[in-house]
Amino acid sequence: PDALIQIAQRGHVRVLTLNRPTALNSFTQDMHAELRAALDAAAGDSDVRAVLITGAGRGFCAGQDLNDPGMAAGADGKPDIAAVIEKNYRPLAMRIQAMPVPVVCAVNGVAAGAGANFAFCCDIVLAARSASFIQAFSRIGLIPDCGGTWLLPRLAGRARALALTLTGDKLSAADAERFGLIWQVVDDADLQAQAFALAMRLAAQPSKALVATRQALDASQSLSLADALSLEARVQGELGRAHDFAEGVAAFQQKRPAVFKDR
Ligand code: T3D
Repeated sequence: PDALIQIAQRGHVRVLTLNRPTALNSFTQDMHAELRAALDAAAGDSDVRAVLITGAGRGFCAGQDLNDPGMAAGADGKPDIAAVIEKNYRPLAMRIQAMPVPVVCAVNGVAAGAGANFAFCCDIVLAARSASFIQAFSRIGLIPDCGGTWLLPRLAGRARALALTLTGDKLSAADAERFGLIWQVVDDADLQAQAFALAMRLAAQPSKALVATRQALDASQSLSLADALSLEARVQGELGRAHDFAEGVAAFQQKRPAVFKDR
């Protein structure tokens, strides 16, 4: 059978393509397992300095596959969605937040339910102009998951987060950009090239500092200014002793491109 996650290495970029196009790349148990394995492998490979995630076909990801027989039933025979979340969606969101390299997402088509929030978990999200985002959960009697309750108000603010999730309305890529949910909308024909070029640029940058930046920004959400300043001092102190800082400063002084290697 075809891989549910296509894996390619281009330069220092690991490209992961969700590959169940006939079901709009919705998540089955098996696709979750392959995606976790692919992210773990990328995290553990020093040749990987950025990850690019995209989808095959006309959709990006339609969230949980609502026909997946792997969807667990509890002892009473009713769906045990808590188990699905603990087994699949929590590890996915946590894995992306803990990736040792930047994660770029190229949203090539519709991103619905957990598929949308999975995209929002990534560090920099580009979307094709024809792509769209749907918080489909309320349509089927659920709340946002895959980190949506945490991400949406932080990215877009409470008013927009609530309106999007309560209505389940489709949001265009342009509106997603306007709301601050994603970084940039690009023309459909340019999406893959632009996303890859961005991933290549990030791959040439000091991975350790980029990842520490993500971690510090996320941590700041629950810190006072004083504590955020302490965190900045501590992390900056660590980075200041690392190879990449010495290299970055030397390259600046010698007016040459830096060659970063910490990860
Ligand atoms: O265990 C748990 O449930 C917990 C986890 C919850 C997390 C969640 O993600 S809950 C939200 C689940 N997702 C949805 O509710 C979205 C369902 N899909 C849609 O509403 C629509 O497909 C879209 C709006 C995303 C796209 O619409 P459209 O008209 O462009 O495409 P389509 O015709 O609806 O879909 C194309 C095919 O993909 C179709 O199959 P077919 O008829 O050609 O054989 C459709 O059934 C299939 N598909 C789309 N989404 C899913 C799906 N199959 C299974 N599960 C899906 N989520």
